Amino acid sequence: TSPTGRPWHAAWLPDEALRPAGRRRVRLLADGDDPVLTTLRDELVRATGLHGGAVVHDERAHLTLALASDARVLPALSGAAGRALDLVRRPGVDGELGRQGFVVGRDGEALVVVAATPVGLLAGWHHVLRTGEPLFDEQVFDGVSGLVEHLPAVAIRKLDHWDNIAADSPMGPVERGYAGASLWFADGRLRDDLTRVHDYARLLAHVGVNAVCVNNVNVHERESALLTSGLDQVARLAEVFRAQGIRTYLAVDFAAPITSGALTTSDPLDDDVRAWWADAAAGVHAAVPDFGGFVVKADSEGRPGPFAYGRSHADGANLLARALAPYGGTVFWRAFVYDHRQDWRDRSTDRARAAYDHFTPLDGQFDENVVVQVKLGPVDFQVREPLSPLIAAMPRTRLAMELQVTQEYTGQQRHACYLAPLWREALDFRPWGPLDPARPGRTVADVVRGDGTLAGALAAVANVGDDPFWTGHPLAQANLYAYGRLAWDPTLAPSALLDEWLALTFPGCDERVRATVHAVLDDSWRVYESYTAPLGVGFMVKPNGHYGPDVDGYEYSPWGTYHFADRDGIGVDRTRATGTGFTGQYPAPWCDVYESLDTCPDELLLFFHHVPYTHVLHSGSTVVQHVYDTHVAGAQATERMRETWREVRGLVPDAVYARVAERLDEQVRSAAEWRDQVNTYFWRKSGIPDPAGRVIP
Ligand code: BDP
Repeated sequence: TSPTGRPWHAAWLPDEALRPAGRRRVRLLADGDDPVLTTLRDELVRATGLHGGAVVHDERAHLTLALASDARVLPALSGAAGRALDLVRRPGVDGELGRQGFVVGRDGEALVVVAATPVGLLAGWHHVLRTGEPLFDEQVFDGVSGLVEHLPAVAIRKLDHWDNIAADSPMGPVERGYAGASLWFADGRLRDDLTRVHDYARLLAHVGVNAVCVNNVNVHERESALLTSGLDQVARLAEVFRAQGIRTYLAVDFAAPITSGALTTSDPLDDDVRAWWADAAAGVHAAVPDFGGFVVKADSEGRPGPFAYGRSHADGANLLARALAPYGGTVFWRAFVYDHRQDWRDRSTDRARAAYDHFTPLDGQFDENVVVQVKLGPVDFQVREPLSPLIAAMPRTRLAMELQVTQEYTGQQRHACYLAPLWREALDFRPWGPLDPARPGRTVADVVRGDGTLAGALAAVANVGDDPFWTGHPLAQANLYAYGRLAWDPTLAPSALLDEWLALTFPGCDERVRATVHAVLDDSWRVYESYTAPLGVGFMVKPNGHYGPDVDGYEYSPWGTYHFADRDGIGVDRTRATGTGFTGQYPAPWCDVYESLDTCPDELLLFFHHVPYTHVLHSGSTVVQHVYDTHVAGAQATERMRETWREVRGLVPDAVYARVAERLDEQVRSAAEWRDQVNTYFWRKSGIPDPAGRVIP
């Protein structure tokens, strides 16, 4: 059961996970009625109540949590704590990060956590819970100062929830949601009982998420009304998140002055439109004093935007930014702007090019409180894409990278697919190569961290719903966990994150559980890649639902996601020499690496090149043979995953065991379907048989 005793399964942090801290004497040096402090106080009372410890008010504490500003802190804590205060008060960029972070040290035998703000202190408490017994028992502090400082790498760590309000919304209660209905909307409005939202917010606080957007980026009339007549609902929701140090954001409709107001235009340069947004921002601020800001999808897939008025996306974003500025709000303006009704007669309409083409001319024109939110890949959350070149092309703009935790294109939480390795690869990527002297070693993680006024963010589409296991597939919780942790520290290893998640989700579990979950998940992203669309070509999914294979599903539609297979070859020519010129959007060395068949990595070959089926890969195999081999091997790997899972029967809760087992059955079925359709397709197109004779007729 959950901490509130409700009938859903615990994710991470079940009661048992509170034992190491809960069995000790803990002390809080922080007064006041700040909502986050209240949460922290409740946490301490709860943990000690469950496990026989006590909340104390003197120096007999084993664990002291101290707010730097508390008058009792300096006299009460000697040496190390004083130095901790200096650390948390450091000025500069680290100001904001420092406000969210904390310092752990020792005061004699006791553990001390010091932070500049309640939010930092709550993060410190969660660190203690996560690290557990070893933190109390071992000398894990560096010799010099005896202190360990923990600061988030990125100031805003956001989750976007594509939740709809309308009960009959055509995309269901959660667009691209695979875990049941919305956690907070039901029957066309906010739920009365927000207990589960409270539990969810606590899970997010634990992993360090500090921003949530609560409604779908495709904002329809009902959702748009949240900003006007629905503010009481937003306020109730924001109160729950606020108590965990999380700010609430709303996705807004660019045409809201028309659809929710009485205007006939939403032209960003129109005075009435400006006044409308200023009023809207004032209204939401009055209802939600710490309101985070807006998330906007404009001029994309049929959504309204500034193009209708001949204005730029900087005009559009700045309109909203100026309305929010007096209240400290931020606009997340999505760069996912492309023509979804293209015909490819003109190759410059290549969907992969669109974000860069639209946004790079605007670099430097966005206000300080605008963050341009760029999807990881240039097309759309596929299992394998190159990094979006836009991320390297906006040096004077605050940037966020957007990931998809919800598994729209990676098995829809019916397939086990652990995405942390994919995200780590993107965060570690060096857009200017390893050797650029002007930006030595600069990675994507550095870009989104930003600096000073250009501080960036990470964003991701959430994967939760009212399913008893939170994420449909219980193992998909690991993706949510890993996203938050990577946003806090992008250098964490995927495998270590899995260990953290396991230890917190199944405390004290048998070593076989750990080994099994690793065996199922560690390589699961690459396994998924191996039996679906090959070599970076993407899509090949059933239209609309995007689950299961349909090789030509989008091939003759206007969405811009093609593979161009014919009898001679396959792949999208995106070279400068003969193709769409997309490779030219990358800085050196990547523009040349991707342009040349000699250097283009195999896994991205068909994203950048159209090649004959007999083209020989760096691996030594031909394209068509690679397809046959990987699809057979991938489907086999899913069978092994299913076998492996059987080993934990009786070692994890029965309901968890059964749900995962059922999903693995479906994954095995679906992977075989992918294998058969893709391999048959390639065989028929190419006329080249599999020498092993494995391709079905
Ligand atoms: C696509 C999804 C669609 C979203 C869109 C987006 O299929 O439901 O609205 O991304 O990110 O991949 O806006």
